[in-house]
Amino acid sequence: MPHATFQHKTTWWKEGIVYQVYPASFKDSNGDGIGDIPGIISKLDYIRDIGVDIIWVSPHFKSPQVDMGYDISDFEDIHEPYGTLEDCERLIRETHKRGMKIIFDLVINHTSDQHSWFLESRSSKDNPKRDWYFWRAPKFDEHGNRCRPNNWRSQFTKPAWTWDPLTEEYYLHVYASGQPDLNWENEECRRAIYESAIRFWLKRGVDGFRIDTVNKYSKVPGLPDAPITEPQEATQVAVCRYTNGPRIHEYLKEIKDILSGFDVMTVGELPNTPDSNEVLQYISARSGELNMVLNFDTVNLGQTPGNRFLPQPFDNLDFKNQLTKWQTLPAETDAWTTVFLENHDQGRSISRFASDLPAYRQSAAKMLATILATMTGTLFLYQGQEIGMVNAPESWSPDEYKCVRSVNYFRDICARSRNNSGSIEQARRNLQRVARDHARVPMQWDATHNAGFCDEDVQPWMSVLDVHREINVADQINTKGSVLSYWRSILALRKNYASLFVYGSFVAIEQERNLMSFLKIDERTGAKSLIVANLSRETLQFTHPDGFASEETQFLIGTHSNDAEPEWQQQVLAPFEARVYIQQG
Ligand code: TEU
Ligand code: CA
Repeated sequence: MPHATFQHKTTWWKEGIVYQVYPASFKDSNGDGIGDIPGIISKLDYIRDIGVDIIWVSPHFKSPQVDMGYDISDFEDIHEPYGTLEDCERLIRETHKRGMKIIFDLVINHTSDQHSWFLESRSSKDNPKRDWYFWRAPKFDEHGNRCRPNNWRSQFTKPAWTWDPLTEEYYLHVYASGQPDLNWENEECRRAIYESAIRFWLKRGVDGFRIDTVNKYSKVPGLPDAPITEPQEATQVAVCRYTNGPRIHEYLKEIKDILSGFDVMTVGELPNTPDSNEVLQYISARSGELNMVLNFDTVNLGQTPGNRFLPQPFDNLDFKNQLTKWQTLPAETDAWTTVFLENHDQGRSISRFASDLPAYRQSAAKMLATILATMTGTLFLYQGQEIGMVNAPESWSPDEYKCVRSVNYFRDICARSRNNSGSIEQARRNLQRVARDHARVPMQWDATHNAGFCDEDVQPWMSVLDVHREINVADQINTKGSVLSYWRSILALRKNYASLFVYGSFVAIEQERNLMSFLKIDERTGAKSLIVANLSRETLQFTHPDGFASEETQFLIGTHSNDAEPEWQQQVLAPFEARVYIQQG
């Protein structure tokens, strides 16, 4: 059996459980239908009681909300509906008071087009901040028609360049036109980012950052055209032109230098980087750029690269392979890894990777919890995951979807198909599978009209799911056997056995497609754990691996048995059943 070679030092950000809060949809405290910072503060005890150690707050900074706050117009101020700077400082204090840490979202690939830097930059070609963004003169075709500087497509369907009539040039935006890309080649610009977005918050006691789209700050010099992969299209997927560019590690080392001296954590969001050598450059402890990254291998399943709404078939073998892809990294290298299935950019894990049918969704939620809570690395939960929230239903109409990515996609399909009803129906189904909106609906606190998210006579900014009557915190919080109780129990076990579950080495056991099974080994004590999980709706046989059939094997926790019922010894798993066995060293 392969054994770990690298011994990781224990640290709070390795064993801490991270809980992501999406401010707009967590809790409204003042009756405007929008979640806010006082709302978050009112739920801090709830969060702590799940077993959470670190709260990650999605952007709450001043923003016109073109992309839900990932378009920041002032790094040093708060989005007004969310509260004030004082509220934010109170959030930091109240989190710390409860023994938890708090990290913020660091969105520095771009700003809002309403940021004062951009307003200055666009004001004239000789403005001192002109070079802080990417401005380019138009090209002209043989008929003298104005053309964009290159063929890049943005992440949100449209071209990556927007024409600005004021100075008659185009500016670059990898995301929405309201999110112009900052030019990191400009040193003054970089220094301003560090001061305003990073130091400002370090001084206020934040415990680290989730760094947004951490590999896009360095573009291929000269901004050359992207390879033509869709000849019939005017723009092309250009990820290779703006991802993992030549100076990215130089920039991240500058950030690392700013953070040194603070006991803070960094987790980078690392899209479009499946190659482990490339990943290691970001997270090797020796290079020290980032503590860890969020890889996209699992959450991209079912989506086409460059066009997430185009379905791709996948099965449970793919799911197992992708989910465990980075599990052996901590044993084999000096780098640390992460475990997650949800965030604000993804549909709900139960709906995508298991089953949200009423008969299965509870078991499915607990089964996924069992896998996640026993895996190696820092564990990230997304609000609502702990109660088993599911995707919006098929009956949802396209205008329920508010996210810029969804809206642009749907409009594009309507325009291209000239409102063909078949195409529209297909687009609607694609939205129901993978739109980011599924994670952004209001948190389901109770069974009342607005799910306890906001007052009953208020219109919430996004529709509350009807299923909140069956899936909500109030019903689960004191209920034995609920999804929430299960999460609390298994997170407590994860902490109790941290050297096994958080730090232990991971060994996959080959089994049939629908059975996920792995060992965790505590290299210090020799303790071992066996995890088995049925990823399907069928009943499954499994065999205990060698050494796990003996008397010394204890049943630790399982989705279907409350205590050591005799069935646990049977080597049969009900649909979406999962169990954890342990052998003390
Ligand atoms: O997302 C980065 C990003 O590029 C993702 O959209 C990714 O391409 C996609 O999920 C792959 O499936 C971050 C934020 O998380 C997102 O909410 C923002 O819209 C985006 O950056 C721009 O700031
Ligand atoms: Ca509010």
